[in-house]
Amino acid sequence: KYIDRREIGITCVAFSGGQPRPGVDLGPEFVLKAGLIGQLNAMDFKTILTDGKEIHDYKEFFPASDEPIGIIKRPRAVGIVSKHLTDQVYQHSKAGRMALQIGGDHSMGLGTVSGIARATKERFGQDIKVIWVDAHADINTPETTETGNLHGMPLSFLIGLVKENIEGLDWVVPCLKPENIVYIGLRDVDKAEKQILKQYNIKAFSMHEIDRYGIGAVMNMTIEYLSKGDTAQSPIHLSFDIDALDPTVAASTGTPVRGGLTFREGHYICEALHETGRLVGIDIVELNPTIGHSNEDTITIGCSLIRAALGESLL
Ligand code: NNH
Ligand code: MN
Ligand code: MN
Ligand code: MN
Repeated sequence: KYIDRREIGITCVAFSGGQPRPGVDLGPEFVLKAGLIGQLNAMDFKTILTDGKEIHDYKEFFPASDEPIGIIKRPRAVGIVSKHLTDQVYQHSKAGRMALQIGGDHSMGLGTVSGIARATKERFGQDIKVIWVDAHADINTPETTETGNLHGMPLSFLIGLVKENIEGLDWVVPCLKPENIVYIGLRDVDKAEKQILKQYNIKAFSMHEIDRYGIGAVMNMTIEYLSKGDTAQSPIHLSFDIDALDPTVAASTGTPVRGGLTFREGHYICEALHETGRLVGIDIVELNPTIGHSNEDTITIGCSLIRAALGESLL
């Protein structure tokens, strides 16, 4: 009921500034070259490229100099990318389209969640719920970050933990409630992040819980958790960091961590979310085709995760 038509608004974000390794900006180009648009059209979706453009790098908006603020690296570039992305995603979502974003590093979650949250609030009066599939929690604050990389921080901005104004990022309006987040796949969480997860009682299924209960039960618990109270059927956004998958499955990513999701577990998450009928947005991020062996596998898996979340039927 949230998506009116079989239309997908696609924004390809060629950006790597939220982390140090070059090449993640090439993710979208490789995904398009792998034939994603044709695959979606074959599933009877109409695909609409944001501003009619295949790739967005937003470079024309970058300031000439982007000195670190404290240890925060490239705050102005990250801020500008996500500010534009917010409006682009909002336009698609407001028009009743599925919003699909391909990255690019995960700092772009600042923009994707902001845009979707604004649209769902306006259209349905409801708060957005977010499934963050990741090896990492991405909830460091500018005070707790050990690396200064903004791809490890988007959720702290989105839930309103950042009180100080950071140049370039001062436009971010908290739009996500901690109780509306569910993590899946965590296994490399910084000490300060663990404290934040505890303090705000944020729901998380780490690899330990996936091993204990199995992915089927984890998804049942996830959907049950997101289905209580007066926002029982509210819209869901999926932000899928490809590093949630095991490095033996998807090697082409900047911060691989052993002990991750299998190919099927990753796809099952997407399929189970599709079945809810509540998905309004999908991010696939941190695809870095310049890293690792057989990058074709990682890119191909990115495409098939997207199709799974859009309901490609198995039978
Ligand atoms: N927690 C670390 C940091 O804040 C690593 C984040 N890296 C990621 N996140 N790839 O998904 O820098
Ligand atoms: Mn991430
Ligand atoms: Mn990650
Ligand atoms: Mn760490």
